[in-house]
Amino acid sequence: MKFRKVLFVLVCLLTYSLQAEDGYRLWLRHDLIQNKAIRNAYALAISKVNCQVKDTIASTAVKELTGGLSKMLGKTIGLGKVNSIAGNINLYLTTESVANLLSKKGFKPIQNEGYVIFSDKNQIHIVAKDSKGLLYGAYHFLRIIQQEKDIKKLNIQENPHLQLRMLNHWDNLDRTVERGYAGFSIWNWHELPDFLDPRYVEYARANASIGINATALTNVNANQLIFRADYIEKAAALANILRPYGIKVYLTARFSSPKELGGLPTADPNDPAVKKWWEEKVKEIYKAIPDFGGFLVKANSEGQPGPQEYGRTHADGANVLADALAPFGGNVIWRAFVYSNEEPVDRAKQAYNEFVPLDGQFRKNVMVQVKNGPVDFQPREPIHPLFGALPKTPIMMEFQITKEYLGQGTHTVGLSNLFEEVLKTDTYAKGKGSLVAKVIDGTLDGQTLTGMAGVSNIGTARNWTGNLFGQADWYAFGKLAWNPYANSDDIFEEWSNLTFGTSKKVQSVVTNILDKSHEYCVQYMTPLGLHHIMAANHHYGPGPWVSNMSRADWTSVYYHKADEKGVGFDRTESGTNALEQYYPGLANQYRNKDSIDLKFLLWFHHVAWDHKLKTGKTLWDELCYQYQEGVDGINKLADQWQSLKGQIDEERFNQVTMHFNIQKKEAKWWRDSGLAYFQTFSKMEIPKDLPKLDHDLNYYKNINHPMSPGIRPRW
Ligand code: BDP
Repeated sequence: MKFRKVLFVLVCLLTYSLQAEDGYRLWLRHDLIQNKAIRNAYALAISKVNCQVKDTIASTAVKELTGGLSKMLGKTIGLGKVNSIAGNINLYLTTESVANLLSKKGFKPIQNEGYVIFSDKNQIHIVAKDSKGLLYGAYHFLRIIQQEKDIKKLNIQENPHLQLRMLNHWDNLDRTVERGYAGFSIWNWHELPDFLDPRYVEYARANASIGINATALTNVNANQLIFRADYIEKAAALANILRPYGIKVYLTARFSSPKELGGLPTADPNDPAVKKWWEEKVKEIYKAIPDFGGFLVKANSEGQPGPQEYGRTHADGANVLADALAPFGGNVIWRAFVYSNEEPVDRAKQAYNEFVPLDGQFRKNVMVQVKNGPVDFQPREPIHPLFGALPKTPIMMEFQITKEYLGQGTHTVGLSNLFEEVLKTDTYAKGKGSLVAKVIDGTLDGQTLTGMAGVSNIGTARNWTGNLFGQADWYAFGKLAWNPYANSDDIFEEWSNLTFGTSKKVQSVVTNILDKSHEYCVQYMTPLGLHHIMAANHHYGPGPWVSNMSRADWTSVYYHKADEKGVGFDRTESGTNALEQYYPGLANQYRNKDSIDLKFLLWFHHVAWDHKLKTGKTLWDELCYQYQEGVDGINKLADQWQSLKGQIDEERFNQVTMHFNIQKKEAKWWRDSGLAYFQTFSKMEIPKDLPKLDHDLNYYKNINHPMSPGIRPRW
């Protein structure tokens, strides 16, 4: 009888724990360690947390450590006394003598927000220069335990390479999310500041655990309402929740706010009344949010107001805000994603043309935020030519974590390789070795303001990101913002361990999916350097035929330039010469259509359908095979996922399976519609060993998804 009762309780517990595995806990699962030997060894080695620093952020570190360790070790880890006995985890700040000791142990000086973790005489030490460093060290230690790693000889040092590690939420005040595929905005503006969703704390934990220290709460297509007193109060309520986790709040500033909210006749940055308005507004914000980070601004782009309306430059616009923020230590992050009123011959050249002449004209507290590529977050782009081209201006990287152009919420596509490819590209700005990572970490040009922003993929979805693997992109972003030289493989392994446990079999499948999926996605969507050939407006699915929009540089035909001779955008000297915006070392790699890496071929060259490529195939055949490889690749990954059945909880297993089912169909949809369309120009047959197209071009053209999520409101 007794045995049956115990069994019943066990079954209930097991069922409950499987049901509870819905992705909500992200990588912070902190489950009881199942391996008894390992758990006991940890339990012997760890008994108390002893923290000498008493402030809110250090208290968070202690709370996280005691909470997380108690759950994982199955015993209460309480607070210890200073310098007490074996089993302590000691958290403290460096002093001169500590620094000397650390240097004898071979550690480099600890930087702001950095930390050292070492084990010594049955104790563990987490040492930092500030309490944020202690917090990050605490999360690092929890990750070690969660991954069941050895703690006997800990010898870890981490200093962040970038100061600002920031999420950009494209969240509107009505809770819709522009290019958001994970439900509505987590910010419930209507009920703030009184109703404080517990999810805000979980959000803060998740971000702090991967080193993110700033967040812009609102859409870059900004609403001036955010500057109204009641909305400032709402933002302040969020700032209060995020502060103990070391996260600063930024807001997006609509450039015309002085007119729309302030009732002024103009928003001209040189107008004294406008300056005054910004000064007063900034004062009001700092009163409510004393550690406010500053403004993120999209101006003169896609209909957004900006200084050019008054004949002023981006520098004039940024500086008026920067002057208002400077006395409080705030920054302006001014985006380089600009659109002129006139349609350019080559959209890819625009930001460079507008910003290079302004180098040196921005105030010290302005950063220019540059998207990774010159067009717009395509599945693959060469790097933005502005990296390395503004030596006197701090440049912040902007990646898109939400997958507007990479299958949105339904495709499982790991983004870390994309990020890494960009960061490790050599700009040649100061000779060989001038990596993009060195531009943004300030080492190339001696910049002291540094940062990376990621357009958030978070929403009200129970698992935060809708597609479960989207969590890995959020995670990877945090890791690469901390260390832009990090390797994706390490990030994949860590995320897999933390998210699905330490089984090697699970790890090998999950990391393989994260590693391969990006390349496959590029192949089935935009092989060989094709870009911007998605459906109009919502950007969901293929639309290489899109030709009729209010601006030519929003259409697909503008970018692929397919004709009966060939396909691709000639950006060499014989075309728009966008090549000249790159330093010669890089431009030379792109110049020749016979030696260029095939992944950028059609980005830079218009190539004849029957041109023989270095693979030995004609362009047309190569295109067909590339498309097919992408489709086959995704099918392979989906099969590998199936091999995990029974090895991870059913709920998350099924979530991912269902998304793979959509992706398999859609990969084929991308391939078939692309080939059906391009075939009307090439007039060539699809190689016999490849599957035929299921339908004719008209069929694909008639597929439409007017209600697909993430579409932006009219602007
Ligand atoms: C494009 C998006 C659009 C954004 C814009 C931006 O389609 O929704 O507003 O970028 O970055 O990728 O401002």
